[in-house]
Amino acid sequence: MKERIRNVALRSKVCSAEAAAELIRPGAVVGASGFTGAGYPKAVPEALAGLMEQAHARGEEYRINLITGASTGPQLDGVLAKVNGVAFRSPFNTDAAMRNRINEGETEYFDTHLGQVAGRAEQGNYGKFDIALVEATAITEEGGIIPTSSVGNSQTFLDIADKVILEVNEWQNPGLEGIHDIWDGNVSGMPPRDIIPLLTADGRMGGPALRVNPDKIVGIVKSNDRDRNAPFAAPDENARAIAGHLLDFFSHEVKQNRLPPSLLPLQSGVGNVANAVLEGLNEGPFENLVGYSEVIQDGMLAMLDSGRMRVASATSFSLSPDAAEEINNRMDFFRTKIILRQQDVSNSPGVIRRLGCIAMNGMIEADIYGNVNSTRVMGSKMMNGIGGSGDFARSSYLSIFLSPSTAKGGKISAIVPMAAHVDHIMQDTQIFVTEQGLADLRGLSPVQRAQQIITHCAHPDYKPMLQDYFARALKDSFGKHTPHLLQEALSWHQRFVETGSMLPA
Ligand code: 0RQ
Repeated sequence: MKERIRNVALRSKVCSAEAAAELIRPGAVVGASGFTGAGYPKAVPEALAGLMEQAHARGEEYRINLITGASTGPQLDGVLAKVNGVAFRSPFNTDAAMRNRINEGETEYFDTHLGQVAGRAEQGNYGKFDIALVEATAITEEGGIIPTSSVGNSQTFLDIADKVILEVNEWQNPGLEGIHDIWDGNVSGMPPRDIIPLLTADGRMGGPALRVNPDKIVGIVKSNDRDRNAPFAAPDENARAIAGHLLDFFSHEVKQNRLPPSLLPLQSGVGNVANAVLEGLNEGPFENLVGYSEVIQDGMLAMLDSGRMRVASATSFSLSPDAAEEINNRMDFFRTKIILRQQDVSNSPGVIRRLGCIAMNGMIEADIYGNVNSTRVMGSKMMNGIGGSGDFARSSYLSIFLSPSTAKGGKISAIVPMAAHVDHIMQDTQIFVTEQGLADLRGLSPVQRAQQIITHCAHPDYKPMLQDYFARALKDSFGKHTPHLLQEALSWHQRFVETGSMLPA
C-alpha cells in the first residue's frame, strides 16, 4: 500500500470500510466515481448497505441520494438497492436490482445527459454534496488522486463535496497512472466557461491526477475488488447484418467524398449491437480510425490492438472480463493509445461538433418519423437512461441509431407509429439501421422520412401494419405535415401491455 498511498501525511487517514461508511449519514447526498461498471467504489458501499440494513431492521430510515458518472456495479448500485438504501438516483443505471426499485417507484430517478451532470451538480440541482466517494489507483506524493478505470464526474464531486472518502483499490492496475488527462479549465462551473482546447481526439490538455483539498479527506479505505466487467454476447445474425449495412453505407459515403477514407472520430454506445459494429469495422476496409466516445468497449480495444484504430478517447472502460485481463496484461501498450477524460469533456457538445464525430447508438424504438425512445419501455418503464446518446446524437457530424427491428422474440416492433417516449427528436436523428436495412433520412421531410423508415427498417411482420397506418394517416390526419391518427398512434403499445404482443391476435 505504500506504493499506492505515496503521500506520507495522508497515510494517517487510512481506516476501515465500516468506519468510513459511518461517516455517510442518512439523507446524505453522495457523489461517487464510476461509469459503465468501471471505477466505482466497492468496499464502502457494501459496508454502508450493512449499516442501512441494521437501521431498517430497527425501523429507522437510512437512505442516501446517489449521483455518479454513469452506471456502476453490484457492489454499489446492487447492494444499496437490495436494502432499499437509495432515495434518489441519477444520472444512469444498468443494475437490475436498482432498475426494479426505480420501476417500483421506490427510488426516485432522473436520467440526464451525461455531459451535463457536472454542470447540474455545480449549479446545486442535486442539493449540497455531503460526500465525494471516489475510487483511486494511487495517491501521489503531492496528494493527487490517480483515478482508476473511469474518470466520470470525480473531479467535480471532489471540488464541491464537504467531505471526501477515497477507496484505493489494489485490484486496479497501477499502470493506469498516466492514461488519464485531467484538465483544470472551467468546463461546468459558473459561466462564462473556458473554451476546451481539444483540437484532435488524441490531444492532451491536463495532468494525470485529480486534485483534492487534503483537509476534506475524512477516510481512505483499502479495497481489492474487481470492476463489474460483464461479458458481451457474441454478435448474432441480426447484429452482423446491422454492421454489414452500416459498413456498406460508410464505403458509399467515402466514395461520394462525404467522409474521409479514415472516417471521422467514432462514438459507439455500449451493448451487443454497438460492439458487433466495431468488430465489423475491425475487419472492414477502413484504416487509421480514431475513437472519440464515452466508453472503450471490447470492440474498440480489439481495433487498437490490430492497429485499425490509432487512438481512442473516452471517460471510461466498459470491458468483458477477458478484455479487462488483456488490458491489464498489456497496459504499457494500451496506455499510449487510450486517453480517459472527465465526462463533461468527453461528452462536450462543443468538442463533439468540432471533431465531427460519427455517433452510433442503440435504441428502444423509433417512430415512423425518426423520433427515438432510448429509455422507457412502453413509455413508462425505465431501461437504463439517456446516457451520452443525446450529447453525441445532437452534436455529431452523423447521427446513427442501430437496433434489431423487433424485440422480445418478435412481440415488439422497434419501429412504431408513435414513440411512447422521446429522447431524440427527429431533428437529431439521420440514419437508422436494422437488420432489414438502412434508412438515410438526411434532408427529408417527415412524410419522406416515414416512407424511408417503413420501407428499409421495419420487420416484415410489422411493415404492412405500418404502411396501412401511414396511408390512413396521410388521408385522415388533422394536419398533413406529420400525419398521425391520435386515437391509434399508441395502440400498439397498449396492445402489448394488454396482450403481451404488439401483433394483433
Ligand atoms: O432486453 O436483455 O432483457 O432481453 O433492451 O437490447 O437489443 O440487446 O440492444 O444492448 O444495444 O441496448 C436502448 C437499451 C439498447 C441501449 C438500449 C430490450 C431488449 C434487451 C437490450 P433483455 P439489445 P442494446 C453510450 C450511449 C441508451 C443509452 C445510450 C441503451 C435490452 O442502447 O441503454 O445510448 N441506450 N448510451 O429486449 C422493449 C423495445 C426494446 C426492448 C430493446 N422496443 N421494447 N424492450 N429492448 N428494444 C453508453 C452510455 O451512455 C453509458
